[in-house]
Amino acid sequence: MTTERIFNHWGIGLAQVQDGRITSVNPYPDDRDPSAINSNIPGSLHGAARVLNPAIRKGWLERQGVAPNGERGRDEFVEVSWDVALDLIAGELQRVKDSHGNEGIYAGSYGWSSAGRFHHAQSQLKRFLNCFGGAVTSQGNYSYNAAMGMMPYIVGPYRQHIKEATRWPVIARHGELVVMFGGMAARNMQVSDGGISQHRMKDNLAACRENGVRFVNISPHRGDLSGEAEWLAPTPGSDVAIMMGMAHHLITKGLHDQGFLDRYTTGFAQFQSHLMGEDGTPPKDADWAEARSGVAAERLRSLAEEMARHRTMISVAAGVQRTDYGEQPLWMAMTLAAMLGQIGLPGGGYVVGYAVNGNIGAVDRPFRWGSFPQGDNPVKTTLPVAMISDMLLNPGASYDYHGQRKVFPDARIVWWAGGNPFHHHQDLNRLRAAFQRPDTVIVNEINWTSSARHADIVLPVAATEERRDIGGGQSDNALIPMNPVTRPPGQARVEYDIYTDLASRLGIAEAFTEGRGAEDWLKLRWSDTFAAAKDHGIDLPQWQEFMAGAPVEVVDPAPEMVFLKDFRDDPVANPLPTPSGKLEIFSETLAGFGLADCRGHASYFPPRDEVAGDIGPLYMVSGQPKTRLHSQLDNGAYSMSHKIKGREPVLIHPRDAAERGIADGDIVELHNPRGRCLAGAVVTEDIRQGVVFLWTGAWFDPDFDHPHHRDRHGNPNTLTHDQRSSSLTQSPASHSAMVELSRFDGEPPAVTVHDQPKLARSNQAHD
Ligand SMILES: Nc1nc2c(c(=O)[nH]1)N[C@H]1C(S)=C(S)[C@@H](COP(=O)(O)OP(=O)(O)OC[C@H]3O[C@@H](n4cnc5c(=O)[nH]c(N)nc54)[C@H](O)[C@@H]3O)O[C@H]1N2
Ligand SMILES: Nc1nc2c(c(=O)[nH]1)N[C@H]1C(S)=C(S)[C@@H](COP(=O)(O)OP(=O)(O)OC[C@H]3O[C@@H](n4cnc5c(=O)[nH]c(N)nc54)[C@H](O)[C@@H]3O)O[C@H]1N2
Ligand SMILES: [Mo]
Repeated sequence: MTTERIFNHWGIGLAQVQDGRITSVNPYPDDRDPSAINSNIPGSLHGAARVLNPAIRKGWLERQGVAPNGERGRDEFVEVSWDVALDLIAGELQRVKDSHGNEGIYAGSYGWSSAGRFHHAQSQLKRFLNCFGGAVTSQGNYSYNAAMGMMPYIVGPYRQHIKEATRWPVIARHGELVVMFGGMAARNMQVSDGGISQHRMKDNLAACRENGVRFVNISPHRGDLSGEAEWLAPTPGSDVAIMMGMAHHLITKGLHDQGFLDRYTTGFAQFQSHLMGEDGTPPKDADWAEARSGVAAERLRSLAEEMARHRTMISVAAGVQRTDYGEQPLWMAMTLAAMLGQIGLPGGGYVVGYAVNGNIGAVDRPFRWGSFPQGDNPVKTTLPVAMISDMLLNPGASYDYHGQRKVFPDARIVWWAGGNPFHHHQDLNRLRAAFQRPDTVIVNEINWTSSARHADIVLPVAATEERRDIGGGQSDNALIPMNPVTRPPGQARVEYDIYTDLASRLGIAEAFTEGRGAEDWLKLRWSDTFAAAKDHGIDLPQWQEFMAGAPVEVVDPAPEMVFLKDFRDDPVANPLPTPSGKLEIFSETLAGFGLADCRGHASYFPPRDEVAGDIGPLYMVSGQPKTRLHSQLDNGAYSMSHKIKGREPVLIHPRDAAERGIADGDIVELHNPRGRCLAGAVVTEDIRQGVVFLWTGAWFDPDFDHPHHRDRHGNPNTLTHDQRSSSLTQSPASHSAMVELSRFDGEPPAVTVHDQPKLARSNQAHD
């Protein structure tokens, strides 16, 4: 038995390794608040769902590369050798390139993949395809796409905002009140993209409370903020109404900061006329807000006064913008914060996206770590990431995007590496229909996820613990040597080697490898990182020493960061990168687009399912799971320990449960016109009445014997709609869905997706 350090998106762990297998993962002693997600690893890495051999869908093999025969997601697979699989892929890539051009290849391939600077699945795939003439890629993400699209019009680039978020120790020292829309879930701060070396947020929040900072959690789920806090529980999608109700009260009481509005913003007058109902719409007072949100008008008025009288930080969770019209709460939060006049002061103003990872407002990296160069993509067509089904179902059709008309490409090949669309995308039944359209779907996977099952060609790949890499989170201040602790099972391989072999078949090996093996690339990336560190006055160890040593912590560049401080200090010398150089409470640009779903100032639009009237009556939110990262490690022990009879838990209020004869621990069926799934009921007062909460990420497990192909496992995206936040940013809106729920009696069908699919061995003697 040996103890080996491992590193993942959720942190460092100490793996116990025996006979080449990880038997357990213990907390890393230097991490103040280590994540239990690591304890999933033994069961998942060595679990029954590993993809062990290259596999080809039977119906596709019989037709080879033309329109699919059989049904993707339902067919059985034939296991083949690497030579057979790679010959088939090379032939298919060449055929599509010759007949459709590289625009016929979609490699948007959204997803989190794994930690590690070199073996990053999307970078590997993109470099390979760029050497082959390129492919259509995706734009944006599922996390905070509405913010990335919206903020440049009204404040400035959103990714920059994340780096510039006011630091929590600053709030602890200067803040008095933190008002959080969507809370700041401790469960979400376990994770950071590319890895987190130290979990600091528990200490940061404790320091705030010790200093008397007060928290208000405005969220349908009490658990979105741990520790002492006031909980106001609105219906989902009503945040703009709540903020407007408070803004109206500030004006009525003369508590808004006109001096700040005059100096730092543009267009307040137009907004004010809308707010007060002087433009022919109703006045947006606190009573109007109560009718839309269910939060008592009296409390909205008193809270607005407290916010005006205390140093107040307004925080908007990313989940709040992953909704119908999700751009609007962002605009309204900025507007409300501008009215309070505290933007740019320590502990005041607003921040969007605290808790999107465990490092925001906690730490940052001083420079970019070295990464695997992707090269240039000759194909310029991109797809807004959440339009995958729209594109596959409507090639050649047009759509709106940032005030322009764009056209969907005709994707004949879809290639996914490092993401799980059959967990992450909305309306999975529609996605299933969309995935029947291309000629060929290729998925590189560790496990037989539902996405792998919807492919034609599945390539088995190595996981983080099975390869050598340099660890460095996107916003973390440590570099972590990542040595393999076990070997890939079956025929699984690292992706770099797969693409190298494929590149040889296509005559692009030299371009792809530049004559280097994986180890050569790692050394090269370390020398880039080493040199960049030197430029910042930081001495890193040499390569061998680094890989043999402990994590290396480097300096945090901005521990005293206050969001928009420079702009506040001198708005003339430091204008914002908006057309006016100021905060745009009214935007001429956006008004000029003439969109019905995003106007010239922040506006309230009720959620679409609420307006439809015949969907529901329960709101469903589907936040990130505590026990895993999205769908990753769903079959591990920690994730499984929270399931109910093998189903994903759904939180339901006692009165909603009683009305439906549901008891804690019952199996329930969630349904709406879009789909159905089973789940396990958790009856709790921590959820607002009228709302249910189903965790995201249970592997989709459609039951083809059921007339509605009901998901046996509990993936919320069987129920979400596939409409975008708005035609401005075309962002996902997964938190805006309504459902009905009923008790499921009898023996529920077994969940099958954690096992192998139906596999046959090739009898075609290819191998
Ligand atoms: N209803 C609902 N849906 C949501 C959300 C929500 O709030 N509600 N949240 C959305 C958000 S914010 C996000 S970011 C997405 C997340 O969606 P994804 O990022 O797609 O989710 P993951 O489960 O992280 O999927 C990563 C997949 O990559 C595989 N993988 C890991 N490492 C490697 C590797 O090295 N190579 C290869 N080839 N594969 C690898 C894993 O096995 C896993 O299947 O989900 C979105 N979907
Ligand atoms: N353990 C773990 N941590 C993670 C992840 C994971 O999968 N597992 N995923 C990571 C990723 S990719 C991301 S993007 C971040 C996501 O970070 P967030 O976006 O902050 O997380 P969510 O869980 O989607 O949403 C937060 C909360 O918003 C509330 N909410 C939903 N709709 C509304 C609404 O209309 N109004 C209000 N006021 N509240 C609402 C829900 O109750 C939900 O719990 O988390 C990251 N952290
Ligand atoms: Mo995300």
